[in-house]
Amino acid sequence: MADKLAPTVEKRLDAASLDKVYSLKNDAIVSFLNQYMELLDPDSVFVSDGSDKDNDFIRAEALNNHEEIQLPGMHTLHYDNYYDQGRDKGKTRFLLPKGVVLGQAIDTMDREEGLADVLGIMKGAMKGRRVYVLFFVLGPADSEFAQLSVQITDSSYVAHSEIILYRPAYKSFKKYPNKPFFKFVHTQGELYTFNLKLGGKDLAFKVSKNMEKKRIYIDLQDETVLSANTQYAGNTIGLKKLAMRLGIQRGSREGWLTEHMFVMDVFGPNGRVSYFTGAYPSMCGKTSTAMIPGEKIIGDDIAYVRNRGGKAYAVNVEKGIFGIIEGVNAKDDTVLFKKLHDKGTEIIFSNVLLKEDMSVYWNGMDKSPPPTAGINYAGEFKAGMKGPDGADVKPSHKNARFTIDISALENADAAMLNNKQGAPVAAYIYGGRDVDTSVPIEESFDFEHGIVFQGAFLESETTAATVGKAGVRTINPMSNIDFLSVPLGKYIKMNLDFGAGLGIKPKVYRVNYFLQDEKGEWLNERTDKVVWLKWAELRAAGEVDAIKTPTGLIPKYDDLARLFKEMLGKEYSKDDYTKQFSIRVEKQLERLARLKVYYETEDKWIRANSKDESTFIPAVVFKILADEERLLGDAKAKHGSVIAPDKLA
Ligand code: SPV
Ligand code: MN
Repeated sequence: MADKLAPTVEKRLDAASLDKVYSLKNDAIVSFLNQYMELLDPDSVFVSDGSDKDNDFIRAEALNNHEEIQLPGMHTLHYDNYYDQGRDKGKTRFLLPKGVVLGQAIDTMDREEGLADVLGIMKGAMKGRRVYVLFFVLGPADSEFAQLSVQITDSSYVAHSEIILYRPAYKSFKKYPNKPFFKFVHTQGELYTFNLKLGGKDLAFKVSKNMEKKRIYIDLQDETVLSANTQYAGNTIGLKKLAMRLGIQRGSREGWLTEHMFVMDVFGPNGRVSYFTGAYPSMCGKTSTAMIPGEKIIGDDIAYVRNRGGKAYAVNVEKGIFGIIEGVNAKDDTVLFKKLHDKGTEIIFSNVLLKEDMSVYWNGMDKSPPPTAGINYAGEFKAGMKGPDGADVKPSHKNARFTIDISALENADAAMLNNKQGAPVAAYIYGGRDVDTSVPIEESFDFEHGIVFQGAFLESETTAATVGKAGVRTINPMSNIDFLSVPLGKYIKMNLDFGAGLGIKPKVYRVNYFLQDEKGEWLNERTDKVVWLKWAELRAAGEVDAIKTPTGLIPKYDDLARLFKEMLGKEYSKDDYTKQFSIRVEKQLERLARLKVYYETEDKWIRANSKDESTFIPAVVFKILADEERLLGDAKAKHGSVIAPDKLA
């Protein structure tokens, strides 16, 4: 490792940046810079120590570079390329050395081949540009959860987003010069400029151009992620979904978990606080659950979970929210809606509509007719227009987002946000999206059943959060399948082993906010989910009974009726209860059949390609599959293919 920057690199740093690098006394950082600066060939290198001054510089750069547009107050707006509106799974690959396998559920490629490809694309990609070097810590600084990270990016929008979303760590790097760190290298590649007129004003914004050269490659061996020719945050912000993958691998060696989970406070009677974590695929209600009015939020997307003294503790890996904006409205999302209009709070909007008066609009923000003109991710927007691929263009993209610091929210749990101990976890929730199979909430029989049946068997419809077709049922274990860097069987086993090591185990729940009747009408209102949550809290505290069904434990009508009245002032009819909580045996059996094929295929593949038993699908997965088939089969023989909850009480 080098203790000096190569002269060809050193000349790109001004005195202040040089001082920031050398003050760290960290040879690994110097080597990392040497390796990538020569390759990327930027004109200048800006090293940030996370100070207000450096952050302000980056904010200004985002505007000067036309990656963001200034809106009134502290709001800005960013657009991604029309074809860069979500995580691009097709362009995302784990790079594996020969002989290493992750299974067929995970996209991989040969490491040498992948590196040659992406490094070829990155060669000279930053010519004529400035690059930003930033230091962050995932999880609270100085805690046992803390993972250090360095981001190199030529996108000032990515750098700006990270300032909002992640904890600064220049000081931590100084304190721990020998600690390993995750490395993220990103170039937005060649840019395309949209020049647009809006209300007599000239506006220009720049987006990544060469979509066919988009790459998101994860080198597990070097704990390095290389991303090119994209700006969309889920593909570029190393600390977000890219660091999740590195976290899962590191945790698999060290005995902790990286989960696609929110962390929140749920209040019980007399001010009792129970901490819940929840894993839902994107667009299945995860952020809105963590933001339920009256509860408190600690994190909305990613959690590290550790065993301390036989108890599970969770922290938010991040400090901000990169949240879906579609449908956020004054009635269902009171706190957030208000905040999104607060000009004194720093917010980056992305892929929403900009109106002539410089205000932003997103689909579903209110009941008034949507605007018919403005600019958006497709350029100049006119109602009824089609995009370059022939698809309907709505005012804002379905995956349009806002970026905000959680501490700006009045419902943030300020005391727990940076708590180094983490929040003691009372319950996990696994949330999926289906219209016809799962009940609104159900508790597992025990922890193991929860990990397998509620977690590993999670099936959900795909959404617009990833590039591709929405509405297809996919199996998404723990809603973490997109981010697994260890074989699926090993990941399930990690979760089971983690639970086995706990003296007090979290309760495990499964929720589904998206049930419909035969006519396609929603069976629940969005605000109903507070009732499911309150019921889960009471169960976790041992205060209410439940009804045992073949697939888990469901609420009793009286408890829900009381909670609906208390929380929402609503009369909850027995008829609604019966419709929502009937066990759809036939649908569940169909789901099990799909799961059986999925897990058998995976197990067969991994056994054929790996000698390592720890990568096989754990036997308990097949045992619970068989148990559930039997339980559901027996119930069907006795009660028919749809069973009203009263028949089981
Ligand atoms: C998700 O899609 O799960 C998100 C947004 O949280 S992204 O950053 O794109 O991953
Ligand atoms: Mn997510």
